[in-house]
Amino acid sequence: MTDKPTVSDWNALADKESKGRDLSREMPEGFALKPLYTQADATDPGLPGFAPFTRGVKATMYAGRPWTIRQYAGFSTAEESNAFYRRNLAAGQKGLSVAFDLATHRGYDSDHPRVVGDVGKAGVAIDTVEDMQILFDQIPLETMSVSMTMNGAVIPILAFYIVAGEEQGVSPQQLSGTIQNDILKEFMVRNTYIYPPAPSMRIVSDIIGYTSANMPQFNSISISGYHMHEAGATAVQELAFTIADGKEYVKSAMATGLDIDAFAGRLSFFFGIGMNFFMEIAKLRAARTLWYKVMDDLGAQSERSKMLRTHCQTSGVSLQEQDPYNNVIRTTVEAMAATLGGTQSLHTNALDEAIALPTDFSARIARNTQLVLQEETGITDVVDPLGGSYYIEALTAKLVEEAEVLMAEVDELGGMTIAVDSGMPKQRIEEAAAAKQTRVDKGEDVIVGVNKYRRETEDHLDTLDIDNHKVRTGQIARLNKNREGRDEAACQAALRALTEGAKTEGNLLALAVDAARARATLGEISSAMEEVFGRYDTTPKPVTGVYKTAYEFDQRWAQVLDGVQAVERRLGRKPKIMVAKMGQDGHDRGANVIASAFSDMGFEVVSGPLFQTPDETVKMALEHDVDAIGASSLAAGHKTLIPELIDLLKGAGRQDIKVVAGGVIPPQDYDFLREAGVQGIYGPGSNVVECGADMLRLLGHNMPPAGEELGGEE
Ligand code: MLC
Ligand code: 5AD
Repeated sequence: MTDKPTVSDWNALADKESKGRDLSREMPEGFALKPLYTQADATDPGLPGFAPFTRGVKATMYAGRPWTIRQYAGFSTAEESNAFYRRNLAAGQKGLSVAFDLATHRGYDSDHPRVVGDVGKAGVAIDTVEDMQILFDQIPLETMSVSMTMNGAVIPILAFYIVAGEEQGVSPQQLSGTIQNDILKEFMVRNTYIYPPAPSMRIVSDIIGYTSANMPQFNSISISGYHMHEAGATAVQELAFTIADGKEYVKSAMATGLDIDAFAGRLSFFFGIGMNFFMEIAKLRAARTLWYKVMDDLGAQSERSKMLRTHCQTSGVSLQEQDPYNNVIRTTVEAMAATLGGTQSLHTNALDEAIALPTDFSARIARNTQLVLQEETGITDVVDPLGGSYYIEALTAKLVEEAEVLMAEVDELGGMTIAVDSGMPKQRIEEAAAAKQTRVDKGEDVIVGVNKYRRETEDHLDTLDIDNHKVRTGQIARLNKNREGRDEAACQAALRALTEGAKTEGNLLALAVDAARARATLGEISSAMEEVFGRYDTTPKPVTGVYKTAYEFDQRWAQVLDGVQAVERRLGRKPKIMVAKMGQDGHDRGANVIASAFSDMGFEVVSGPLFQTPDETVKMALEHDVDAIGASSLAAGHKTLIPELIDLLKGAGRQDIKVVAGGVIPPQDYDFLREAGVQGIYGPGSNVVECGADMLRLLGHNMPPAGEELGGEE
């Protein structure tokens, strides 16, 4: 009998097979993967349902109860969204999750002049308690768990929900669900804040205080890594910054005098799940392990306080406009990672993600992805089926270790509030995003149908379009009716009490519930606090240098640099572009990537602040005398805002300023935008260097075509 082979025997054999090639892989997370993991790499993770909960928070996990199929949705009016929810529930969805439009997120009523392009577009418009009642018409709030993704206007929205419940005959004690209420990550990546950080943190604590006293079944916060993931964070960054955010919320609630175990059992989490299958599974296991340690250190006694319960959503940025049916496959793989990682609740993205909001058709496929996993695959039969895999256990431990290093850095800065204020997490995430974009542009990270195996023509896909003028007109009528029907004096008194509370110490949610009962609108409740807190605004500061380094020896890059210099010689100054974000759309990853790449190419880049009106964009463009404006739109405002921008430029006699558009823009809108005067449109999957080359052409430079296409043709 021969001896059992050892790892060094394997090394020798592998070396021979690979002819000495190094098969280890560097990860964006900052460590390398070996091609083989063995027992020597893995530690015993313990048992599910027991500390540190690496294998899951419940002993029986899906064998006892499957994860909640909770599809995030909302569009247009409360009536239409309600009908959509009811169709989805009838077809197998289990929990609700409301997407609000950006006007609502940012605390504006639908009749506010700043939100003309946003009403009803990226989510449902909610201005009043009546809207909230319509949203949940015939949906029993005493049994249905409802998640509401709201962070900016979190006080009026939760107040409306509580009052809508009351008027349905359901007490706050009976309401189950989750409010996102995670403001720190808004300042970092998602950008739907209203007030500055300090009063925003008070709001978070007031909600934790109110819900822990009055709403025992309601999760007071959904501490979200998802948006960091979408902004380009690595798994280590997503873990470290999310857990550190959680720690910050706990400390700030404890500072108001709350007992940790009185509220910690209702803190919940939310992670994004991308395409690196095993990394994402390990990420969820690492998250639970890390949270256990943090909460144990903070002195939590109850085991429930130390359990990380989480929702997951498959990744939006991993989905593509090109060959969009591939997205079904991507979402399936990601959904498998989320469930093998032990998520409590899951949203699967629709295949038209990179183009528009889901249609009934694409929403059905997305939901069915989960139904098939739950009911046909056997994934739910066994608890943590990957537990004990050498690779998974080693990767989980490695992620814990690396995230702890980054969390220690945050601690040294003084915690997450200070870290966010310093810009450190945002900067790190943007660096990771730019590095990722570079790998994709260079074809090092393959995306099938985009930078490899690209089709010459794309098939037409029917997508959802929303007539936001119609939605807005309807909302304005309802707002007027609401204002006419209420006891004005009582309403104003309730709003004044809220303003007083903002100045002093009252619980803001309790005060807003009174205002909501008196039929104050979302905009009025927000303004009552804004009087005291002010409105926060900020201008993006994109990173520089990442592209320069990554493309150092790239020929095409060198051609673009030459082109920029040629234009510079001709103009006697650098060519100037403005990257503009108009409307309430705060998705700025793409805008930051463009700003960062263009400035590395040698353009002078002016980054407009978030939330501009077209008028403000034009004023800024004229002040800086730019040659072109790139409008980045990811929340469907493009058909309203970009034509307005071009009209205003014409009105100012500056039709010479070129306008291009980028972001999530359905192909069927391309002609409309071109007719309006847009000279270049760049959807997801656009190569940043080629965007630069195109810009040079627009500025009159004779730019040679790209020498060699990345990847192959069909
Ligand atoms: C679960 N339960 C079990 C069990 N498994 N009981 C016995 N045996 C088992 N095996 C119990 C739980 O303890 C719980 O009761 C109840 O069943 C419900 O299970 P859950 O696991 O808590 O699921 P759920 O209610 O769905 O809650 C999941 C959650 C919650 C805790 C993660 O916070 C949530 O639903 N989050 C969703 C967030 C979301 O949808 N966000 C969308 C963001 S979109 P009990 O009594 O213990 O509670 C976004 C995009 C954007 O942000 O940017 O716009
Ligand atoms: N309906 C459905 N899904 C939405 N998302 C955002 N808004 C909506 C909506 N109104 C999803 C998309 C997006 C992520 C942030 O949430 O998948 O990428």
